Amino acid sequence: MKRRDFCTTGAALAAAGLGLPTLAQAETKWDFATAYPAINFHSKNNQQFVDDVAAATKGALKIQPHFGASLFKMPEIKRAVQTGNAQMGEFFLVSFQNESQIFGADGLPFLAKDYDDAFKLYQAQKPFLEAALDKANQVLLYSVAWPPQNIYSTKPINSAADLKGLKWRVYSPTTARIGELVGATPVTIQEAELAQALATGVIEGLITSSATGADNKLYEHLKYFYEVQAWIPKNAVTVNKKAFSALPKAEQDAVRQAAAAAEKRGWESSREVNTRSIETLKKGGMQVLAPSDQLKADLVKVGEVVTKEWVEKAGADGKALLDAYNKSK
Ligand code: PCA
Repeated sequence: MKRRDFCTTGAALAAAGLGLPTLAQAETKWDFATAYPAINFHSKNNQQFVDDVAAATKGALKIQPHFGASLFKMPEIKRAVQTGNAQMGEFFLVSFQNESQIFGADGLPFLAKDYDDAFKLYQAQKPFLEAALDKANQVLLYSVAWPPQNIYSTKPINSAADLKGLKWRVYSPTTARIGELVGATPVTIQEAELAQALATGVIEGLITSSATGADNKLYEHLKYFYEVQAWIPKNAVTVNKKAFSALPKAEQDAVRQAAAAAEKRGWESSREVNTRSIETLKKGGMQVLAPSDQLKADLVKVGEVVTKEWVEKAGADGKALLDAYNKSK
């Protein structure tokens, strides 16, 4: 990985070398590490953000997005932004719950039942999120929800007992714990490796969004989809603190403005993409089903266990977050 912090243009460098006044505006280049394919709605939203920043700064701030985990794998991205190996990054918050329980709040089962709830939960989580990210040397620019998380499987799942022994793909401490509680076999697989893991039989079931199912054509290997709407987790897009504060004030403002627009646009497209992706799954031959009462009841029970464990670990901050969320509902 080549580190490319605050490059100036060739013209500016040449002028400086000749002792001439630097007439050319300094140009800053950032790398933006992301983990999801370019066709994914988060990626398209990020591309629009990048274009907006380029337009607003008249090309003075050039952000190069790297989609599909081409620069860093998802679990490495937060650290890459922290150390400045990438100036910007997008990562899946709940995957980092072991670093701070705050990152796992939007992965708690049945806490947010729809997008409106999820947005309220985000508002309650935000001050804690910003503080945790600040400690990790980064600034939160925007955060966008994935569609609700639903169960996919090779075989019918009518109760938690049907998950027993299933090779269960996990992406966070909570999904691993759920797998453990139902007696499944948790296997950590990144989104970028999902299709391969299914093709080789490494996994037989998972919980993820309609969007990820459509992006990865999960219907080619999995036939059952249960709309349990277990939680609505988010990606975060962050920037290295030093890189951000090195920008002239006008460029910082341009980044902030484009970020606010990206957040709004992203939440809207998440809803649309959910509807569209469910259609894609159906067309691909997936059985899109409502969960049985038994499955729902079993998942609620498992959810209570993992939520209780989260509350114990999350301490005063976790309690304050949940209080703020419950008050806002
Ligand atoms: N897709 C990503 C994160 C959540 C989602 O819906 C994944 O499965 O890894």
